[in-house]
Amino acid sequence: MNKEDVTGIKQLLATPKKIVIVPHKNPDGDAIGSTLGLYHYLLKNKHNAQVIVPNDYPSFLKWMPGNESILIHETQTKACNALINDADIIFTLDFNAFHRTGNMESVLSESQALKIMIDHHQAPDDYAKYTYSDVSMSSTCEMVYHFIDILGDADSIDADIATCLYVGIMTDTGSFRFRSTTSTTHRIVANLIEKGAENAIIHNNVYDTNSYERLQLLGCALRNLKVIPESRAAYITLSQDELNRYNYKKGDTEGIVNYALSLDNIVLAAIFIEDRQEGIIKISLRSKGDFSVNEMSRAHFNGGGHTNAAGGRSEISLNETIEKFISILPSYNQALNHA
Ligand SMILES: [Mn+2]
Repeated sequence: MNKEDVTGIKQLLATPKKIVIVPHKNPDGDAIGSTLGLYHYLLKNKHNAQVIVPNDYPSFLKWMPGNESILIHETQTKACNALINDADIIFTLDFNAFHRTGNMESVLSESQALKIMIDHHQAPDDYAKYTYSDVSMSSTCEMVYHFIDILGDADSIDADIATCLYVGIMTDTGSFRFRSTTSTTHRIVANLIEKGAENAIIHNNVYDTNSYERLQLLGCALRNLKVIPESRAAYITLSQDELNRYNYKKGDTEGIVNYALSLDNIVLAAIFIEDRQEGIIKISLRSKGDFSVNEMSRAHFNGGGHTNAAGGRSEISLNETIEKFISILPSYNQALNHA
């Protein structure tokens, strides 16, 4: 954000406004943490704020302060649309294009509210009056911290804000281990702990919530793991039948792809998950070094994201999707062997 943007936003937020805050569909820790963190900050500044998420999210994210106030567009469509149509300002967090909100796309693009984007994904659309976009950031939560700081309000960060922002930095950095984790990230995290974020409890709330069935599903995924050594690639599959067998719940497949990436000498990992209800294969891609799964997903799997983490989808069968993945790998062999 340039100086004029900061001045403009300060003026805008100087008087109470009706504000809606929206993250992407299938919200993750960074999406829920950043929207709730900003929500608490705006409430403190006397705004009328409301977080609206496109659809439901995993229960390991449902303990954060302010969670009970969140509205879900998929099940409370009328009330959500009314709030969006009545809003002065809409903050869009942790995504770069309206279609990333699924069925909220039309109501958001038709809304007359002033939009402010805070996001760390590549190639943002230009729908917002104020765009705070930085792909070098570990997480949108880290950006919300900077946003509050730039507005001169870092002192107003309390335990609720700190707790929410800590969650998204922790989850988007794989607990502070991905390349996007900088010394600044650690300084911010240190500040958040000083403000009252209870790091050990937060980690426990998010990660130590496995059910027996979830671990059985993980076992199944690991048995399905395949390695393609000449491409330094590994992939995991989960069919709908396998998900059903282990009583799959939202969030159960979170992070499984990282097991494939943890293999020695592997720089590209993928997980293919069948979703028979939506008629698609959901794809998560991870990489190490300079190999861009964002570009791979944009070129072949109708998705995108970051250099080292991207999502995608395919509308052919699970087997056909895997065949496609295997068939495109040779064209990346050179890049993969130099990543
Ligand atoms: Mn994020």
